[in-house]
Amino acid sequence: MSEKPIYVTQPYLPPLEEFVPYLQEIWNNKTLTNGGPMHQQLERALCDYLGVEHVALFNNGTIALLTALQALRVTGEVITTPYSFVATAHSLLWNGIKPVFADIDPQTLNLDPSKIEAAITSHTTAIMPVHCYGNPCDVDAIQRIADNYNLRVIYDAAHAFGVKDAGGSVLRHGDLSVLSFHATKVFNTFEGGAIICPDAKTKKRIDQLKNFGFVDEVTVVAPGINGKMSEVNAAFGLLQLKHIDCAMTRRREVDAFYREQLKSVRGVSLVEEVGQVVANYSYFPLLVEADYPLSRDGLYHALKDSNIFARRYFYPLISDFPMYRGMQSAQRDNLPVAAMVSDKVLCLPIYPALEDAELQAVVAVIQRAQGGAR
Ligand code: T4K
Repeated sequence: MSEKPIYVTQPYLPPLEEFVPYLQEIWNNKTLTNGGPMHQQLERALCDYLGVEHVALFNNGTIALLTALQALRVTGEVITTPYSFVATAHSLLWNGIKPVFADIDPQTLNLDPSKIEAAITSHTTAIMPVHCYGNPCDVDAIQRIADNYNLRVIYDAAHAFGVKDAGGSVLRHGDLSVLSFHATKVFNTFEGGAIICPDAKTKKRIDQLKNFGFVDEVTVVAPGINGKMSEVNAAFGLLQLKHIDCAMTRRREVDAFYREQLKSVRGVSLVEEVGQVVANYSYFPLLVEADYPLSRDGLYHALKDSNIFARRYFYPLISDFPMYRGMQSAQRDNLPVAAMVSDKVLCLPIYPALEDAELQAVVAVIQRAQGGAR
C-alpha cells in the first residue's frame, strides 16, 4: 500500500522561485492577454523546439480543435476514431458536423486507414485522426486517402507533443495538427493548446478566429471565438520548456522500468511504440488479457485498494456516450477492435516525479495478482 496516493499523472512544476521573474515582468508591463510578449515568445520558442513552421497558441486544446475545423471551413461528415478523449468528437458536434466513427488498428490503436476508406460518403469532407498516446498514425496511408478523395486532414495531436518520426515532427502531417497543454499533458501551461499550421496565411486566419474574428479595431471578418492564451499561461510554458528535456528523460526511465518488469507477466500485453523516432512517453497503456487472473476492472480496483489510481483511457468509447450511440457508425459491430481494446485497457501512472519505490509498488500489485509471476 502506497502511503500517498499515486495518480495516473502529475503535472511537472518547475521550482516556484523560477516562475517569479516571469510574473514580475508581467506585473511590470501590465499586458495580461491578447497576444502579449510572453505569448509571442512562446510561439517562437515552440516553433524552434518542435521543429515546425507556425504555432498558434490557444487557451485549451478543445477550443483549438473547434477553431481548426472553422479555419478549414469543414462541414458535412468527418471520419474519426471512437478511441479517444471525448473532446475529439465533441469538437465536430459543436461545429454542426456529423462524426463518422471508423475502427482502429490493433497495433497502433489509431484509425485503421482501410476502415477510413470504407466510411467515406458523398458528404465526407475531412478526416480527424488521433495520435493516441503519442503513437503516430499511419500518416502516409491517411494522406493518400485524403488526396484521392479530396479530403482535409486535421490531426488531434493532443498526446503528441515532441514526437518525431523519420522525417521530423509528427505535427507537420495533414493540413493542421492540434496540441493540448492541459495540466495532465507532457508539456503543460496549466490549461492551453495550439494549432500547428504549415503557412502564414492559415496562421493569420487562425489568429483572427481565436480573437473574435477581429482584423483591426473596427473590422470583424468571421464569427470568431475567444481562444487566446493568457500571458501567465504563456510565461509558464516558457519556463516549462526549459525543463522539458529533463522531464522527458525521467518519463523514458519510467516507461523502460514498466516494460522490463511487466514483459513476463502472463496475461498483460503492452502497447509497442510504432513509427516514432522520438517518443514522449505520455501514457503507459497496458491491455489486461483473458489469461490474467483479474479482469481489467479487477486490476483497476486492486490498484485503487493500494492507493494507486490507474485510469481506463479510453473507456467507454466515445461512440458509446449518449449523444453518439444512436449513430449508425457508433454500433459495436462497426468497431470491434476499438470495443475490444477499450474493455482491456488500463493506463498506469507515468510522470517525472514518480519515485522508484512508487514504481515498484505499482508493479508489485500487478505481479501479486499473478501469484508473483515474473
Ligand atoms: N483530444 C485528446 C486526444 C485529449 O486527450 C484531450 C484531453 C483533448 C483533445 C482536449 O484537450 P484540452 O481541452 O483538455 O486541452 C484529462 C484531461 O482533463 C484532458 O485534458 C485529457 N485529454 C484527458 C485524457 O485526461 P480527466 O477527466 O481524466 O482528468 P482528471 O482531472 O481526472 O486528471 C487525471 C489525474 O491527473 C488526476 O487523478 C490527478 C492528476 N491531476 C490532474 C489535474 C487536472 C493533477 O495532478 N493535477 C491537475 O491539475 O481528463
